[in-house]
Amino acid sequence: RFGRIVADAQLLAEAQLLQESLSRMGYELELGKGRGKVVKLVYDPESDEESYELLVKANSIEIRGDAPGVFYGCQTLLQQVYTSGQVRLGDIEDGPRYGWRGFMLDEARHFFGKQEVMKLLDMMAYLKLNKFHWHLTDAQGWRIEIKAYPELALTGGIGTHSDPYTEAQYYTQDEIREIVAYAAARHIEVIPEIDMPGHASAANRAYPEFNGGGSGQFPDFTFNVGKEGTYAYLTTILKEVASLFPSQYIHIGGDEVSYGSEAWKKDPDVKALMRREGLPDIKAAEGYFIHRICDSLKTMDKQMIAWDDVLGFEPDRAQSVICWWRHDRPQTLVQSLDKEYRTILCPRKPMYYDFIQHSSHSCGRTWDGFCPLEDVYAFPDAWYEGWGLEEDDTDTVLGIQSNLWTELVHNTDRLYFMIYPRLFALAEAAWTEAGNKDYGSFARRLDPYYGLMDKLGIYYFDAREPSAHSEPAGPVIIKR
Ligand code: TNX
Repeated sequence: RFGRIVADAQLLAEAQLLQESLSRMGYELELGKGRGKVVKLVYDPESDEESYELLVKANSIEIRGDAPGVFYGCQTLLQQVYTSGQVRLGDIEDGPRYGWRGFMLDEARHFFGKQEVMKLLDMMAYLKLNKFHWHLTDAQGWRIEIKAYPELALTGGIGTHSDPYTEAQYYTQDEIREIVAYAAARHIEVIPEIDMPGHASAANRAYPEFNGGGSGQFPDFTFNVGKEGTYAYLTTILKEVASLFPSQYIHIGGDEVSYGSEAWKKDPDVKALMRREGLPDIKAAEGYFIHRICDSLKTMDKQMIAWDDVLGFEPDRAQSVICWWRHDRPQTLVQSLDKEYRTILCPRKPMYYDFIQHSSHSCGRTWDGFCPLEDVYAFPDAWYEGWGLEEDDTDTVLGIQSNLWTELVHNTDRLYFMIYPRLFALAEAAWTEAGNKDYGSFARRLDPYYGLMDKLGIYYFDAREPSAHSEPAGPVIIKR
């Protein structure tokens, strides 16, 4: 029985979160004073980044590390208490395999709101995940208030993938700040994504003067890369975004522009740009845009993250990070690493949670198979050979990430069902050295966490007994 927590001055926030989490599990410990055995949090700036030692003796528990390390030591402690009601005697030395342990949520297709995001951040923190990539804008909705262009949220926020008429849903800047601070206290960095120059239909509904057109299936899909005003507009937007998110990164999308860029061939402003800059085709106009935005971010002291679609434009290596998502194009990954781009591995297979996770499921994507728990767990090691890579080639891999696109995720049951338990497998794959991974052991250790999810009201896929929780129905799509 432990009675109190004492912490070095640098770790008071970690101590308080530990106290709150223990108290939620029914253990009341006092901070600083009090009676009983002590849990000590010791700040050690010399310790490896995000690493900790957990030293458990009969009369004391000590957790040492840098601030994130101590926080993760606390999570390990909480996991032991949660699963066994006890803490094991002995010492643990632990640290992450990857510095980037990410999860992406798309709130443009469907919007879930602050409480759900915080609940997700709680679970991410408990599992030592540290990067929350927040897809905030897309064709179906614009979800972040921009003061200089209020219609982005007010008009662009109207509608979802399933219903184009739902009232505007978006985060105010105050809410964004609150969520970012909540994440930061849990050592999670929030990286906003403002998708451009494609996936821009919602923004174009709000400010049609910057519309670059689209194609039949994807109307008004692009920003107009030919107009000088577009760059001023997007820079103003990105500056507001930059001021809200302390992360050194802003994700600018850059994916699937060809779904709408054919329209540029007939656009007088794009044609004029191409003549002026000597750009041979619309692909080159796209590259011109990416370079300008990357430069513009640089003036804000932010680096650009983008989907692997931008690789061909060779953005400045010191200024860019690549998210590799097209699993069917391993040559793109190889190119990214050959050119020494910092790269995040999030290939559709097995890392996209909009793909189904079991053969009995039907609502979600498939592509010569799907994304089962086992594959998420085995990622990335089992894939290197197929990509034609060896571990030695992967120096600039920052880490791994799973992405949940929400076209077919319209309520919390479906949200949880697609995320859990795959998030647990992601967490272990991102944290644990390849040699220590063992799926059988993982599956056994996962067992008590189904009970935790029950308590938290999380409707998960039950991998132990696939028929135990049936697949929630997908959305009814209302067409315009
Ligand atoms: C491709 S992944 C997209 C998303 C879709 C997703 C569905 C990526 C960079 N773009 O806009 O939601 O496929 O799987």
